[in-house]
Formats: sequence, structure tokens, C-alpha cells
Amino acid sequence: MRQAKLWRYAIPMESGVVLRDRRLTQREGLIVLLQQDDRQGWGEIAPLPGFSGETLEQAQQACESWLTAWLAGQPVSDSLLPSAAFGLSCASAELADELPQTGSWQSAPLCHGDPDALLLQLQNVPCAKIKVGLCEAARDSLQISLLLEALPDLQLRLDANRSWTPEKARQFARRLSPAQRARIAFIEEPCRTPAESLDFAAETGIAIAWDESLRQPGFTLQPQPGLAAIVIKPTLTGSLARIQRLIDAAQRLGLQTVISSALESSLGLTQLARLAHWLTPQSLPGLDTLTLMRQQLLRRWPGCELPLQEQTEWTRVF
Ligand code: OSB
Ligand code: MG
Repeated sequence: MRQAKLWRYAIPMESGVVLRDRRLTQREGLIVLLQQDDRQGWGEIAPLPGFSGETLEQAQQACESWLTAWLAGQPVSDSLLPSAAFGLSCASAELADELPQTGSWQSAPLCHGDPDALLLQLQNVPCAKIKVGLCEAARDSLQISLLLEALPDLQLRLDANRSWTPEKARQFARRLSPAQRARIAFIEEPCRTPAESLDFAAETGIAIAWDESLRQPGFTLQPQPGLAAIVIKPTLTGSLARIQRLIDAAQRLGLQTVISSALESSLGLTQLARLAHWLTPQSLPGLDTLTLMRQQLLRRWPGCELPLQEQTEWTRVF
């Protein structure tokens, strides 16, 4: 016997979380539960405003049609909106006991805030991620260079979210020595176009990674000089099968693959940690986003003290 339930959730965010110029006061999404005989599988569907192509309403409709077909035992499609495909495939994988329990619970810490606090925070951390491009390029590179000098074992992942012109990107690199440049594992999307980012890598010797570019229409993964890694955000990408194919393709090309958060709740985030341990065991994932939230959902992230949201706060929609 099959049963299915779908709820809406909303989790309050820490004040000051800004995404693509908008303040995110709460994170909204859907929780799905699939049950068959005495087994169950959970999933989270949470399109990220400003990043996902679909709205929450569209994702909910896609889930409702999928669940209706699934309950009737009809063939279900895999060609859904990315957030719905990801959440429903996670729930199906849990139901079939195909998503291993062990997780990669260590992430590259996502850093913001003042440089002195950073220094303390990053003692004994092998690899951290810092957003750049939010202030002047010269200030970014001064901060990065001080940090690298103060912490000689630290490697950095940087993320510019396509904010630099070629000239700004050059200004950033100019102040970093070749040895410092080599300790930047990669910078995600330094420039406004992939071509400019590749030029930047060739010119500066700083490795780059694709994040936004992976989701551009017509994008195909190919080896490119200076390209070190791809950053996969499953909620923005699609089903587990699709993510597996992308990881396989990247590995065949010798590219590092980083599983990364799209601000999922602790439910989706723990599944991403399990996915990362399963499919990209050598690569530290980018999942340090739970501290931006005020509550956890359904499952706890190991060691996280945030309270669990009461299930009575959820709204049943299917
Ligand atoms: O730019 O990579 C981004 C989270 C939400 C939306 C966009 C991004 C992110 C992250 C996640 O940076 C954390 C990480 O990748 O380490
Ligand atoms: Mg990024």
C-alpha cells in the first residue's frame, strides 16, 4: 500500500541574510513523505528565490501531479522542475534504501565578517570558502592575502558570483603572489561570462570553478585550461540520477566536484551530506549554511544546537 503526504514549511532566517540583493527573512519549501508497506522516505523541495527558475507554487503543482501518479502506480516522470526532481528522488531513494546513511559532516566553512574574527575561526581549518566581489577588489585581495599569510596551512575557495569586470578581476589578482594564488583551490565564477572567467584563469594562474554556468541553457561540460572544479547545487539541478551523471562526467574529465547547499533546511542538508559522502567522498562539500537559519527541520545536523521546528508548524497541502 502506498501513501504520500506533502507539507509546506517556513523557517525564520537569521537577520541580515541577503541573497542577490534581496533580504531573505524566511526560507520556504515543501516536505514530502512517501510510504510503502512499512518503509518511508522523506524529501525536501525548496526552490531558491533568485536562483531557481521555478516558483514554490510551480514546484508544489509538479509534486502534486507526481504524487497522484505515484499513488496510482502509474509511471512517474523524471523530467520535473529541478527542485521537485531533487526532493522526490531523495524520498524515493530513501524508500528504496538507496541513499546511504553516512554523511560528510565536515564542510568548507562559509566565512563572512571581520578579518580578526576570521583568523580565530579558521585556526586548524584546512579549507574555507569566502565570498568576494561584495566590496572593492583591492580590499578583497588585501584581506585574502593577510589571511593566507597568517594561516600558512589554509587553502581557500573563493566565490565572486560573476561580479567582476575583467579589470576588477585583474585588480584582485595583482596583489597576490604566485604562491598565494596557488593556495586558492578555485574561485567560483569570477567574471560576468564564462569566457571572461577563463581568460582570468589563463592570465593569473588562479584556478576557477563553474557554479552558475552549469545551469545556463546549452552549457556542456568540457575540460578547459584553468578549470579545476564544478560546484553542484542539487536543488537547482534535478534528480539524483541527473546529479550522478553530472558527477560521472566531471570525474571522467578530472574535475573536482563539490556538492553545495542552496540553503536547504537541515532535512535537505543532511541528505546532501549523505549524497556527498556517497558520490564525492574525496571532496569537502559546501554545506555550511545551517547557521543562517533559526530552526532545524525534522532531522538534526550532527552537533547543531538549533531547535527543531514543531511538526504542528507545517501546513499539509496534499
Ligand atoms: O553562490 O555558491 C553560491 C548558497 C546559496 C546560493 C548561492 C550560493 C550559495 C553557497 C553555498 O555559497 C555554500 C557553499 O557553496 O559553500
Ligand atoms: Mg557559487
